[in-house]
Amino acid sequence: MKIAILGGDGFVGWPTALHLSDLGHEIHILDNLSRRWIDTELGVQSLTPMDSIQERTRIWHAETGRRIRFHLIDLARDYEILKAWLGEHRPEAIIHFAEQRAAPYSMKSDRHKRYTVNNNVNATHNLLNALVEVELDAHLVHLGTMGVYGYSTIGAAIPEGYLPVGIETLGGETVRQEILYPTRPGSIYHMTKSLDQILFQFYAQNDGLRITDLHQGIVWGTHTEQTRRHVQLINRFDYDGDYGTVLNRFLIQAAIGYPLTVHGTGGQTRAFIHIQDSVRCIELALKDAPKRGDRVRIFNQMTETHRVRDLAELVAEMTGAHIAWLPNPRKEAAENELVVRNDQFLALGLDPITLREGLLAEVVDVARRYSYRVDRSRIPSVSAWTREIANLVEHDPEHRGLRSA
Ligand code: USQ
Repeated sequence: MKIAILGGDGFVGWPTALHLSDLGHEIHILDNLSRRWIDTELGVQSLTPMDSIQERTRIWHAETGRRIRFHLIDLARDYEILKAWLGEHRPEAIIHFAEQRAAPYSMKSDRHKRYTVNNNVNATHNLLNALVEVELDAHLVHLGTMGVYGYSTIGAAIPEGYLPVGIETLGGETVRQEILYPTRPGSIYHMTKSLDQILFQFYAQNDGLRITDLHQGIVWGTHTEQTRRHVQLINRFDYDGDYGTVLNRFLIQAAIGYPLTVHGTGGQTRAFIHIQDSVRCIELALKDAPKRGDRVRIFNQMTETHRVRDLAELVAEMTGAHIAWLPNPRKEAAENELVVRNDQFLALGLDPITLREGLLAEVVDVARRYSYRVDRSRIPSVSAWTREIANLVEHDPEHRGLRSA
């Protein structure tokens, strides 16, 4: 299959490109390299040394004989170029990762909020619009987030995208419907993914676009089968307070002897998935495309749920690390339960990789190998959700101590 991977230079995009290329698909990466620019803006770098995208694809070709083509296109801005590219190349499937994906980055300032909304919403809308204009019936697979649902449950499992409801008519009968699960984003970033859902609903209904939306949990791990093959195929690995995600951060912190940065009580429960399963899920979703006229297909792309403090305690036990209980820079429930359905991927044959010591230890090993690249001052999360929270965090002695550590 000819597949366009939008955002194929990123943390999940790159291993997906390799995984699908390895399966024999013709892969085209479209990317504006914005993630690399954000590293420059923030003054941080991936823990792992990453080569240019051109160099990465050259190494992949040398290793496997397979070509991955790279096209420098900004989806949010270069609408005409995107449209011309789609019209000329006519991929059969498109995987859309091309969005700013960090919640803390999206909450840093008014500029970052505007950037995240402009970039993410325009990228998605430009893509949908262009597909209609060039009459391309490609299967669009989008990387969404579990965060569109919010995380609190009322003792019921979060279904896969749709909620069955009964509405009482004026005549007193009950009409049954399935509606998009009510969205409750907890950051500007998560809000853009909620807006994406509405765009998808409209274009599927109005233009018959075939769309799959993957509501992914927090990805952990760094290697996949393909990124292990050569040191220059290595994936990016974020540890900083904006882009590093919780479990990977704890593992890196443990590796360099830094306290594990638990926000609040650590009672937040979240959904997780290993990066190897993430790329496998995309492969499975590609094989199960909706038909023209179908509603958007939604999968919950996660394999297990964990409480943040349990993860910290697990990592502390494994490595002897110390836990720092910090004021939470985010506005989120201090404690929540989370039960999520993921029956569809299990039915398609996903055999989940769950948290286990060997894989956790592998991340610690990678982190130790590259620990000389860590700037410890970039580890604390300083993006606060509101001005009041910023004040609290700023004046907290433990947080101050870490920032100057
Ligand atoms: N947290 C800590 N300490 C840290 C970092 C995070 O306690 O050092 C806490 C946060 O306060 C939050 C939880 O861990 O309660 C998760 O934070 P995160 O940064 O790991 O994940 P999040 O901001 O939710 O975003 C990540 C990805 C995003 C993806 C999302 C899936 O960056 O692209 O969509 O996970 S989900 O969380 O299921 O919405």
